[in-house]
Amino acid sequence: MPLSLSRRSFLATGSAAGALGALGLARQALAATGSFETPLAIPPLERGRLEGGRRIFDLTMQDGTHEFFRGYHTPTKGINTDYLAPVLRLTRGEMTRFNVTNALGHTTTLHWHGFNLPGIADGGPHQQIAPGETWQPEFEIVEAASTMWFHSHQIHETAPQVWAGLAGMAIIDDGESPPGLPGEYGIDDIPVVLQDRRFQLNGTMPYRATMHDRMAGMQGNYPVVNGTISPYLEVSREAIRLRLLNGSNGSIYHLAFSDLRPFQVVASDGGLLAAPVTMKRLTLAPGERTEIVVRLKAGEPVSLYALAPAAGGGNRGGGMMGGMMGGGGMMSEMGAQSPEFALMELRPAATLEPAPALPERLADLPAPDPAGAANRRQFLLEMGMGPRMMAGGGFTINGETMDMNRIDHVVKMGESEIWEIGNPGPMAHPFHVHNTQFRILSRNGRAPAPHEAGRKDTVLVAPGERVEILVRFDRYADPDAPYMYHCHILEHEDAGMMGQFTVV
Ligand SMILES: [Cu+2]
Repeated sequence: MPLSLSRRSFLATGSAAGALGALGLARQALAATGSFETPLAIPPLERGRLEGGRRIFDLTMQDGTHEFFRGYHTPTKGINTDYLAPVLRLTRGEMTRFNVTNALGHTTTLHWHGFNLPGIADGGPHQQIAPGETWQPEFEIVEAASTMWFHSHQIHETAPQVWAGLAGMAIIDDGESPPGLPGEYGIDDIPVVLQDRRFQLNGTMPYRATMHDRMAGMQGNYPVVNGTISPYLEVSREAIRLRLLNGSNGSIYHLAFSDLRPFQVVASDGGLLAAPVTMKRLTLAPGERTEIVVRLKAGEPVSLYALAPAAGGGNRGGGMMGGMMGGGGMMSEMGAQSPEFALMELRPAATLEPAPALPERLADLPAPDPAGAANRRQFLLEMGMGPRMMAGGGFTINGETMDMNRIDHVVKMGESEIWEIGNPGPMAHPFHVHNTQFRILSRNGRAPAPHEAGRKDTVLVAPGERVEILVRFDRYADPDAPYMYHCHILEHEDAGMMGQFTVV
């Protein structure tokens, strides 16, 4: 049955458990509800085809139905499949073309999130694909080995389109993977698209955003991982690498294993860190990716949870949520920004193939050099309260909502800039910049945590925070086709928390 009473009642009280800030209690409640009945779907790899020196991918955005619950055929959308997409395997240095056909009944776009690419190939709001049309962006893959993704970016419609399933993961290879890093797709290198969806009793998941959803970000009553609900994964090796993508609309996941075992973070949005970082909890906001390596013991299952944020700080979400919880009323309702879920279970076999320890160094990652920055810009993220919010116009950057006819910034190619992002409001906002991998310089004047010190394209800005990033657009410039910067809570983006820049 889709909605067991026990789970529904737990989910209804989940935020109350979180409000207590009691990790132990939350873990018990989650342990009681995680049933892990479905094997994790591993999306097929799509490598495209070589044609005239180009790598070609044929992608069709289409309607479908997906069996999240046995016997219930949920209307969905997907790319070459019924929900989400195959994992696209891309190679640095290859000229790559995507033939993107819109077989949907409405206009859409397909944005290449995290990629440095020509403006006309970006797939943002200006590259709309009408029903029946095929859009053919082409660009050279210039990124380091990394986990990227792609998703609809239709103006004012991104949230419902991604909710329905129009998103997928891309893995870039650069031939420089260090020895000892798990890399066998589907065996010890696992794509993990984390989402949550709100299912009705009939198994449908219509996008019906209430005022609260538009403010807090749309959230679900079930975790969905690669399109499977609370799945398990059978593991045959001592160590596995999880490529975690937060593909949710509005949920910030505070990830931890059920026994709070340590794991090693090996990559951020734009590729490998300089060295592995050992952690027990990790915050992942919509749009962000991280890659972790976790070691397993033969025959001992362990689960990955999304937990309430740590009380009193410890991670960057903690202080923020603590403050909100104390606020009462609307503010504490927005604690729903960080849902609690038993996401998936890892089931190691009775005997495991041995895996080597990770290397001490993963990649050459020079320290960012802010001294050479040619310019400084400010981006103030605000949620207008009161009448403006009620009218749906309260989500602004520097006081303005998104206008496709207004270029907010013009940036010079090849120059480094410092962008300051300020968040005086009550909610955390993941700030995403197109066409670049940036580096975080500071959070409220302090250096970023080691797992955030690598390449990033999305940075979570907590209430009261001022984050500085070092941005640079190295390769592609386009004075006519603007790129976007925006909050990656899709409801906020759709409501106007987005702006445009060109690179000249
Ligand atoms: Cu936001």
